Amino acid sequence: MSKVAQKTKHEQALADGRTRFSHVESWEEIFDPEIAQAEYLKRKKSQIALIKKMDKALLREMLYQMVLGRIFEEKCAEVYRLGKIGGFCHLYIGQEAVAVGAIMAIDKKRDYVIVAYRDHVQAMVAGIEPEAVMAELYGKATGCVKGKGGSMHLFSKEHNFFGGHGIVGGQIGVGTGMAFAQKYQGTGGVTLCFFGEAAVNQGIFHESLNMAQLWKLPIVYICENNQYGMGTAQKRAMSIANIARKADAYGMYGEFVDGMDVMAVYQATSNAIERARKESLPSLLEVRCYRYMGHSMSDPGKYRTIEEIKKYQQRDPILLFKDSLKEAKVFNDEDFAEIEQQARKKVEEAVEFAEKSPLPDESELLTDVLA
Ligand SMILES: Cc1ncc(C[n+]2csc(CCOP(=O)(O)OP(=O)(O)O)c2C)c(N)n1
Ligand SMILES: [Mg+2]
Repeated sequence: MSKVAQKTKHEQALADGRTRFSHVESWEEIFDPEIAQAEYLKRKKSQIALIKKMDKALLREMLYQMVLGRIFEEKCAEVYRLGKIGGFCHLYIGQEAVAVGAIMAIDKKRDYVIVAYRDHVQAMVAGIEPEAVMAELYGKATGCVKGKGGSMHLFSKEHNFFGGHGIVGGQIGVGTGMAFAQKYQGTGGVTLCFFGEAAVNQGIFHESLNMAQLWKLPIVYICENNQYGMGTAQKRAMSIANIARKADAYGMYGEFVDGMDVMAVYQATSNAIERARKESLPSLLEVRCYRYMGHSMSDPGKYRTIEEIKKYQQRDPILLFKDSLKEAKVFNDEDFAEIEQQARKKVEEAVEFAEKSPLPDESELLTDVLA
């Protein structure tokens, strides 16, 4: 066999022109939900075939986590308005398919997850109990960070969940270091590093991607492109629309993913994890999604219209997934009702736990605190 003709998997992927929408350059095309829906319908048949082959318990857990995340966040908004949660609170409603699709693809024993401040759902999918997350939001001693981290700084060493970071892009450098440690120590683990599209304009994104490709680190960079950085639309802040393509600048594998489709996120992340684990190569996934709520609870949302939000809600990730599960005859309406009831009960238990939990003791004021 000729040595010259052999291409590694990575080289082949690069040669194939990896991004599904890599030809798209105009902002309108990229963010048009109708174009995304047409693309989704094209792959729906193969997706349903995949669903039929998948473990039913895993599919149930994926839907449960999405529904739990949605109901949990709706409850957060409610209790925040009642003054139960203090400080900043960034909700994830509309983006559930990203956290669930990606984090359900990891090996929880050895893989790491690191995220930004919109972190409640990611923390729960990683395994932190909803009770410990809600108690943390309430600032109670039983919270996953003993009530000292709050909404933006959820963390659990036990669950390999490394925060919860408030500095835009800060976790990209830390996550790259975590992947370096995994490689150095030979754990076979992979890091999933999440960040918003606004973080891509920070220097640390470019420095980290350069290093990760140079040192061949086992990391999956997941850019959750929800199209806004606070009140600034991506098109007002970034010269190139296609973030997945920025991977080209570092010779890295990059892919665009439909973030309203949990199966697409699951598949793309699974492939990227395999690339990281088997070939020790990083990837950049640009996962396009949409947040329905304001940037944080204090955002009046004057930079977009209700019509725009409604347009994206037609492709709601929970509705899309239920639709596919029904079509594949895996679950029916009764199953959906049961899953929703289970999630509602869990959220009520989380709130009750947080309400009844004590505040941290005064003696705790200076412990575990770094300034
Ligand atoms: C270094 C830095 N600059 C500015 C801010 C203020 N800030 C907080 S969130 C945010 C927007 C980030 O948007 P994006 O990365 O797209 O994440 P999203 O909120 O959409 O999830 C900004 C500018 C910050 N926290 N850190
Ligand atoms: Mg954003």
